[in-house]
Amino acid sequence: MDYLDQIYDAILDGDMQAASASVQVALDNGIPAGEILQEGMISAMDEVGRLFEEDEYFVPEMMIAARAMKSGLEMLKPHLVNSGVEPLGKVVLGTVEGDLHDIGKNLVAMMLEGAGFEIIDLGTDVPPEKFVEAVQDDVDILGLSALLTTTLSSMASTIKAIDDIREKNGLKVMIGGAPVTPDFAKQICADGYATDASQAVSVAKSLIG
Ligand code: B1M
Repeated sequence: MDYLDQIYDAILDGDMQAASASVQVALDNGIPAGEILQEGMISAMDEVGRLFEEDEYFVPEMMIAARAMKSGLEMLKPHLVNSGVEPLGKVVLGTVEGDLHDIGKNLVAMMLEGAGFEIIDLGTDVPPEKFVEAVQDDVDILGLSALLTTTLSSMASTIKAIDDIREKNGLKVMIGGAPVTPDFAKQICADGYATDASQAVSVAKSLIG
């Protein structure tokens, strides 16, 4: 079995120890971090989602798979994040109200940090008022993540809640997450939309000019 298959299986089995150990083995054997992330880890989470839809996995299996994914990501983090880069700008990031998914948001935070952005991560299930409070001063971009179709409305209400601040401070808004589309981004007046964490970096850079 190759290194990426071992990572994939460890995440699918929700085996935290095996996930972090197999990521380390892959790194030691020269597999690029981006390849480990995309082909070993994100593809495993896609399969978890598929098994959930087919009623083969249930919430507990999704939870332990997510935990294994997170432990693998911890091993990968130093390879995705360069230290000592001058801050390019400040980003407040969070998963919108009602939504507990944070793996994608954490990945976006890691990649932005690696590209030199300072990150203030508000976590998950963040109500609009908390975002409003966090973007009062000196913030360049607000990043919103949502994984549920039912929480897209929280994204829209968060953007509405920061309307005044955007006008006053030139704050930009970037959104992302599986159910988000470019049309939806336009509809709720987001300044930028990214499909994945590496695109989030280029969108964030273009938003701050
Ligand atoms: Co949930 N879940 N979940 N879940 N879960 C999904 C999202 C689902 C698609 C599964 C399915 O049915 N196939 C489905 C949503 C259906 C829908 O709304 N259309 C679903 C459901 C239904 C639920 C519950 C309602 C289940 C229940 O209780 N009956 C429940 C809701 C809880 C809540 O939030 N209120 C629930 C719970 C959970 C767990 C807690 C068990 C767990 C989350 C653990 C955690 O995050 N800490 C979980 C998981 C793990 C998943 C799946 C399997 C994996 C998500 C993931 O981490 N993907 C997911 C199925 C799937 O996605 N295939 C599923 C990997 C991650 C790297 O990708 O998050 O898409 P992603 O992030 C990407 C991009 O989207 C983008 O970049 C990231 C990196 O490339 N991106 C941004 C994300 N945010 C961005 C922000 C940006 C830019 C880009 O700018 C700011």
